[in-house]
Amino acid sequence: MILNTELEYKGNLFPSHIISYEKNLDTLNFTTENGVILQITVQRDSVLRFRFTTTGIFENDFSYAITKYASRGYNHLEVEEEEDKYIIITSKLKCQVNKADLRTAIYDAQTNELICEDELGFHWEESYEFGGDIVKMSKVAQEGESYYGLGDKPADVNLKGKRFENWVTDSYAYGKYTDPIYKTIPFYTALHHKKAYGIFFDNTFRSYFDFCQERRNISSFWAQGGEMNYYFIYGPDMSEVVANYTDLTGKPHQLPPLWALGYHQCKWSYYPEAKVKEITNKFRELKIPCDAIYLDIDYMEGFRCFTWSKEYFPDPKRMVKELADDGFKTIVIIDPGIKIDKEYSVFKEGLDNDYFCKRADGPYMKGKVWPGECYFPDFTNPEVREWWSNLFQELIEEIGVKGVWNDMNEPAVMDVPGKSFPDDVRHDYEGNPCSHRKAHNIYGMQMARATYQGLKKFAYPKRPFVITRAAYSGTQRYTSSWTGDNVASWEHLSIANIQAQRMCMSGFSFIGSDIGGFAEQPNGELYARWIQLGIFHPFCRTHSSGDHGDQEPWTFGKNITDVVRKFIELRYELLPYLYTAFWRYAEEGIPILKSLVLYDQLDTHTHYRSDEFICGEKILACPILEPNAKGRRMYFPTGEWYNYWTDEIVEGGQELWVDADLDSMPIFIKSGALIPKYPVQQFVGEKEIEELKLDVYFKIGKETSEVYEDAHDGYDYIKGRYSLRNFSLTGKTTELVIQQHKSGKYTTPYDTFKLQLHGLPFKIKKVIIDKVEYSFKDIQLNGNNSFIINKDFTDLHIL
Ligand code: MIG
Repeated sequence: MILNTELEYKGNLFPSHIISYEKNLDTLNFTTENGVILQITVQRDSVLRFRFTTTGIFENDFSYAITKYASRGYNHLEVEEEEDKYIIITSKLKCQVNKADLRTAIYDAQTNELICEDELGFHWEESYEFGGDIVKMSKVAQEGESYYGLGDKPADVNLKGKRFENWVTDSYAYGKYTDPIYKTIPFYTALHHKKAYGIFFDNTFRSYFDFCQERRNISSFWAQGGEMNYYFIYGPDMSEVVANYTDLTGKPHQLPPLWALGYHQCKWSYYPEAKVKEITNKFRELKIPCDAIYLDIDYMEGFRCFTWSKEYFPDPKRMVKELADDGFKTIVIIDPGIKIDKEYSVFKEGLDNDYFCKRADGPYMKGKVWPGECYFPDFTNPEVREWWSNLFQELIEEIGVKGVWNDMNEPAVMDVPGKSFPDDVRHDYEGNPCSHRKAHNIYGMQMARATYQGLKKFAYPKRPFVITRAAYSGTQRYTSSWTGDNVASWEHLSIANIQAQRMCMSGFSFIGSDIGGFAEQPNGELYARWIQLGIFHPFCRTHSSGDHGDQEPWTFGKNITDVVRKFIELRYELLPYLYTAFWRYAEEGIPILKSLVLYDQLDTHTHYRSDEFICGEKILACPILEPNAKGRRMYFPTGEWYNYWTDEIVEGGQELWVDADLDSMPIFIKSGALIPKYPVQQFVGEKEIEELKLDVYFKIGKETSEVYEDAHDGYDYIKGRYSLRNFSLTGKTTELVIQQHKSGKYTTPYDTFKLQLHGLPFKIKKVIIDKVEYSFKDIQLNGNNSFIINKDFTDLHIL
């Protein structure tokens, strides 16, 4: 689009020189002689919003992405005028606006280092076909600059040298570099000279990003309509950039119920009821933990949403209850296409109330999906969302379904060019009527939002659980997501790893892949390796299309079943750790998975690493991505790491071989960490937690850890009924000190911790708990490395 040829430049128009400037509190308007206005809003000291109009008038300011809870306010704002430029100064940034051409450059306010600078800057092309502009921006790539983010792109973690398109697309069996696929998250983080900034281009039209592909020293982004409207987010830490982006576009509105972090089993499709029971019984029989079972489209009557097949599921309420009694939460799929059928109440209501999308000249948007010819609710209309949310009453309140799975919401349409709606379809867009060109990328998001509203209402006082395939920035407020129709191949295992990391870096942490691959069938080895990766993903579900054979943990023989069980058990042990990571994400916008670059951006070795990642704050994991492997080489970020299986200590800052036969995988714990563990349960809540295990990894020096708990469901935690334990560990050659600070009003069901000490370099002689001295006979010391201690201690010395 932005091409470096004379010919292509012809259509481009540019702002001319500034003729007026006005400031209104946090908003500055710069108007050029040819009628362009640049509006800069200071959201925060480190977040600036840039909007441009070429007509002298801004459109109604509305965004589906930005949350009303976004933080606003700054410590400092002053504007200086020089002969050739204006300079906007906050406590973090200096933004220069050239008087001659409206180009901007942003500097670190403290160090004056250049962070981000326009090349051509804002320019545009008029769109004769649709009216309005094709809006464009180009920036100078700084020396050594790298780029990360952009949602679900199945490319390497570092995006440098690549160009991408954003147009939410149903992408069955996509491959490495297929673009675009299911999600549009037009946000990236850039890193150069140890400093990171982010750009969020909040434009829902089809958009593009070019990271030094077209020209090696230029990054650019553009969209086929709408406004040049982007947020500049300064770090300098990458995790700050991501946290600030997540603050803008929203954190999950509540924590998931803990069971949603358990293991989920899915297939297209488990039916009839007897088959579902056979699967769930087998989990219990083989003692493989599992919390959720999914019903794909075949549970419905002729694929009509909100109906049940009388033949396959004659008594859903009874079945769902029986499953629940056995610890299984039932999750059902709901697609957007509503079957054209005058006898079908959902269709009738939609028609009577005028809730379906229409074409430009008035006819309904008719398209073929699973039920045959369908109409599609306009989820961009708040009244339609309200109606949709109420359709869930029976499913949730009456029948007892615990979660809803939104699929095909790109929206996908069969057998048509573009696999979706044509451009002319009309949408309400919250009272800003527009065509599908503008609404396409947010359609699935608004469907998931409407579904979420329903679940929230009818699952109350329990927490809702929703999963969506399509998404735009901000969708993380309402729902979890999966990476769509992947393939059972080793390459796809690596793609799943990268996509999960990338989604986390794009503000959307509640993500996982179809474990084992959706299309085709994995062999046992691939399935086992995928489970090993999957247990570290925030969302952990096996799913497959089913037309190539079975894909349950026991499908591949006893050896594989044992490996799969071992790792799912590990996930259940780690539930308090994962829940704490989720809480940090929901609270502070800190991604649950951290690519190594996000973990340590100062170490340039991390900038192109894709395989290794940090889960939560303390666990370094690296999947085995090849067949027949006995281990692999991996990079250890700086610091000291304990091999999870052997307690052997590895010094970071180097690449090393790690043994990992099929029943193992490279897992390392940061030294100084306290890792909380629950006992293995077959499902969340099976057992009352009678003791919290704390694995303590000795370190010379200091380290802090935290453990967040609450009732694991419900909303009491919002009223303060949670338990947050902050631990600080200080290790010396002959002493280990652990201090605990506890906050929150929730009383955990257990009274004691079982401390398991790893790597303690001395023999324990005595223990001092809150100033009282115990010889090791007094405490229940087990060998040299494990003992029980009251959960309320504040100060522990081990000597
Ligand atoms: O056209 O509902 O990505 O997870 O099993 C296929 C059937 C529709 C696509 C989803 C997949 C789901 C399948 N769906």
